[in-house]
Amino acid sequence: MKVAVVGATGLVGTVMLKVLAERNFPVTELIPVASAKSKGKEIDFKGKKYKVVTVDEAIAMKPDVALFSAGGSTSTEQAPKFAAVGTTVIDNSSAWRMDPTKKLVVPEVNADVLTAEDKIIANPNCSTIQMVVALKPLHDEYKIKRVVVSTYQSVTGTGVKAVDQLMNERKGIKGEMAYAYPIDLNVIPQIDVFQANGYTKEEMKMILETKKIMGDESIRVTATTVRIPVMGGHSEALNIEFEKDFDLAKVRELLAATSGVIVVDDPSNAKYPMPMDAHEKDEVFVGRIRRDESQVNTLNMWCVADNLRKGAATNAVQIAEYLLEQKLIG
Ligand code: 11C
Repeated sequence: MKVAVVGATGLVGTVMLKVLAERNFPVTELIPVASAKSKGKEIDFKGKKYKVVTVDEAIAMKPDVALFSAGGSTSTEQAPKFAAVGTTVIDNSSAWRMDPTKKLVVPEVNADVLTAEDKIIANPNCSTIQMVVALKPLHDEYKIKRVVVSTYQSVTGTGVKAVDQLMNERKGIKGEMAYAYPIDLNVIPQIDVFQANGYTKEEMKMILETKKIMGDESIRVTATTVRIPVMGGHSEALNIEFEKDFDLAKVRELLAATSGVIVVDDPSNAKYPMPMDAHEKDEVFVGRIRRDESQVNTLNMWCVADNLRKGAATNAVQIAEYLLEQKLIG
């Protein structure tokens, strides 16, 4: 496979390269793509050096697959050009996610919607991905009526500038600010911009993307998304109301049997998922599984994942792996 990584020098792009190498994706030729200011820079991939090229140079090389993580406007402009030369684009931005002609895919949930005709495939938002992986087996068994989610999101979701802001604040260095407020020793109940309805764009992504990926517009979702001074991954408190009643032991069994999910739920030994444990892992970790005693058929649980891995790079590579396995590319 000739594989282009667009945005190869960014936070997610760097993890995409790592994940491609780790999972032994059959890359015969790597095409790292970045903005003109990185042109000529060398990227090390599996012990070999590759020169960073521009988007136009990459399109001329007609890659089989292009993993995009270079922001919405680059995706809007460049993804169709790759598609036009026969490349399958897997795009990590929000540009195509809600386009009804594009598939929005989390392999554990809805890989079966993909066909060889899908030339631009959208990778969902990180906080949505980890949530739907944990929700899917429970929805299949008990049918979800409503989800109330509150998130605790890592600064890595914002990018390098936010990581630098946190680290500078810790060292007492005055540097560039990614957020309008200090993030160290603080919590910011705003992720992305506010919409007319009072929700942030991140909250609306969780609401709308969940319905599309799960293929069920009847699932009601409400979200409060919050930035915290953490590096390892995003955490989410989920309150899930089902149509049918459930058995807690069965819920644990269903989650434990789900590909990509690891249950860490042993309160008597203070074992539960934390971002420091999920960091650099590809799975979604679930714990604090308990009945919501204030309402029938309702469950509380906690879920954590590395937002740069399962929330972005790993999910994109898993889509490429599925396409390859099913002979939908190459
Ligand atoms: C955050 N979820 O943590 C965002 C980052 O639509 O892919 C990813 C934004 C997106 O800030």
